Amino acid sequence: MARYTGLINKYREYLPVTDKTPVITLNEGNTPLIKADNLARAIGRDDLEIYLKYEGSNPTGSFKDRGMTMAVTKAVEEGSNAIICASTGNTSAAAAAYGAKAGVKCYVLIPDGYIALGKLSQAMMYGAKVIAISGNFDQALDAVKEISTNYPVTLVNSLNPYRIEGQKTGAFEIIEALEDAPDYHFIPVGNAGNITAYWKGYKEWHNLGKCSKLPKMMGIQAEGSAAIVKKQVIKNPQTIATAIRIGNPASWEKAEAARDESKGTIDMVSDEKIIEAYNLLASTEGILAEPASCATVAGIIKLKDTLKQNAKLVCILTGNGLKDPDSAIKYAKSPVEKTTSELKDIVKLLNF
Ligand code: AN7
Repeated sequence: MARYTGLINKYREYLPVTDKTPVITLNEGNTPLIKADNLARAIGRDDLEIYLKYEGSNPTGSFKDRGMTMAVTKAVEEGSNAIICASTGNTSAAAAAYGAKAGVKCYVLIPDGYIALGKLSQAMMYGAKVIAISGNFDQALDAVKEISTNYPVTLVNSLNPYRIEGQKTGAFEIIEALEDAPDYHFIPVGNAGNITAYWKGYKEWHNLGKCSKLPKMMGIQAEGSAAIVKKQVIKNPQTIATAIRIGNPASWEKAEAARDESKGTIDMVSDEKIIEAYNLLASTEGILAEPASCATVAGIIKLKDTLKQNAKLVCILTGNGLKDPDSAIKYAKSPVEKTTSELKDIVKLLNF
């Protein structure tokens, strides 16, 4: 088998590239689809086949790498030498990394104080110019849209159609791994680019006869930022899942279309339920995903009684839990216990 060299090379016949396109890759994609029988049992539905698509194993630790390899590749192909994005964190990390690889300038706007430590460290280390604004993601996105219209810099938020093209390859990998589409596709919804991309990917391969059915798209928002569920822009979105702290999703209508065409749903979960799911996933499956990703697990728990018997579910774990060590330490059910260095004191705590 040929060496894996990233998703553009793997899926080039389904992507807007030619043999001349200068591919900017960090060998993203090809992420594991992990069967989660312990989780199914823990939620009292061991008839379900739950598969976790662990996007945290991408090079910068989130699904954003799928879109960013395409967006930066096309930006370079089109002669751009600078990229810009607004971000709740993961997009900025991916843009900065692919920008570094491509040798183009990268500018990122982030909401000051609401971005996980790991993501900020990444953007800084990859050498992006990081600007923290005293506003939220939605305001940062408005600013970069305006800036990219008026200055010679390419917007790499998911409004950039190449982002969606790259991200749709996640659906291809799932269809290949399961040899069909699943019955349900659970996915967190923030700016709604990813649900749009997966739905596009599933539909494209369904049209090519590569799967026999289409999944119901099950989007999950955080309650304090659930614009689509509440059918209104949230002026001051709040949630501990800072990645999806977004009050006016850019791909709002496309997410609704994915929901309606697939006869799925977009629902919401509270921060409390996200934290429970975050702990449950890590402690039953050995998978640490960031809080926004765990909204999907909370969504499965919330909707479990509505899911068909023996159904196959795929749940997209969009980001690596290591990105947000502050949340892990703050919300872990297993706290650190301290004692002296005396053997008897240590053994006392071990509780055999
Ligand atoms: C871990 O990085 O919007 O619905 O600026 O980081 O496609 O926006 C991140 C979003 C889910 C939501 N899970 O995806 C950003 C940003 C994680 C994320 C989402 C994000 P979309």
